[in-house]
Amino acid sequence: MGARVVFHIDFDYFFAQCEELRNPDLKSKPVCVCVYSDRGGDSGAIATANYIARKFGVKSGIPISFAKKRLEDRKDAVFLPVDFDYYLEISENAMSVIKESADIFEYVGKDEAYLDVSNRVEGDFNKASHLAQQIKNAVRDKVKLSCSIGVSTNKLIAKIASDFKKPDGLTVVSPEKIEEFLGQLKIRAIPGIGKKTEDRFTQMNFEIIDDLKKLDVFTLNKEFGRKHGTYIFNAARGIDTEPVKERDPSVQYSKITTLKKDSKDFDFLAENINQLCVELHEVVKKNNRMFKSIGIQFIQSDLTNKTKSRMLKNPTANLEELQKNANQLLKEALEDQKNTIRRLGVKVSELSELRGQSDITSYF
Ligand code: TTP
Ligand code: CA
Repeated sequence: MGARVVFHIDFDYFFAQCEELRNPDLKSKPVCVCVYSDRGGDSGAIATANYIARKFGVKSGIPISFAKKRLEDRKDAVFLPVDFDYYLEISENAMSVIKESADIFEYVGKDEAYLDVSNRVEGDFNKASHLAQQIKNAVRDKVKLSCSIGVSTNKLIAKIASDFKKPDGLTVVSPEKIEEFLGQLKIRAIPGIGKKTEDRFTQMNFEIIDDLKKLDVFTLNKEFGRKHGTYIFNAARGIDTEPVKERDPSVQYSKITTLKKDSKDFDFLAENINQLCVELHEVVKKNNRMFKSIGIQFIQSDLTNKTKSRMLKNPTANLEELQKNANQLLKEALEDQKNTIRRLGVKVSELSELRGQSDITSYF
């Protein structure tokens, strides 16, 4: 097998950039995209922020009230509610441009994809670098969106590389540069290494990826368990054999039921939701999938439709997580519910393949 050439493409500050796109005046201001909770006021969290807002310490996941405090001195700061449908439309446009340049296209999420381009660049990293630049130009020309691309011999290094220089970055790590590139990076740069693992390494006085090479695989396995330990051992050496797999983002699975009686009672509906989750989970499992988006659907007694969905931080195949989120969505959807509900549905989308132990994404 010849050298592989893999791209990881990640759209910059995605939701906030979409907002700038439809309102270019925002570009000079701090922009925060917010997921408001139903408790009203400023309760809720930041989904993402543009780079001006990030300079003030605003980042994904912090409470909206913190972000407002941090941006106190910027009277021009803008706080906008999320508009998933609009972001999806932009994403689909950009993905269709990107897809044209791939031998194999793997959609990961709204703002992320892997491309295998080994054949079309004939394993040549110079050609790969040009192709990546062409993709960036095409996405900018046709969709007005900026993205960052990482180019290397596998998904792991391509992903680390796309994150290396942001926004609007292009980082090419050719085979002979892998060791040098990885070695100097903070251990945290390895996808799947979270705060807990990082803290353990800090205690051992390990800071950069090169430090990890002092540990053999047995020690790592003992410390972190066989799966995670082996993953870290390989990742430190830039080893990842996971292929880029063709993936269609539009597929989703759903289950729907007609209720024994029309109702808007939480307990009654939750019982039904939990059962639907069990059935849906069976389908997901059978198809060897993980999902990243969960939604519920009401068909109300007047036959109108109501849906609510949320995006998880990481893909999962877990039933409890499915039920927990579906219940949460149910609770939120019932807050201002006037009609009773006749049919009830649960769906999962943003599907990805549930993969083997070596896969980096299974840690997300
Ligand atoms: P990211 O790719 O993590 O972040 P980003 O695109 O906003 O910024 P950048 O890549 O330039 O660092 O996430 C992609 C989108 O997913 C993001 O625009 C908003 C959403 N998101 C959330 O809603 N909540 C979160 O906690 C995170 C991390 C992302
Ligand atoms: Ca992104």
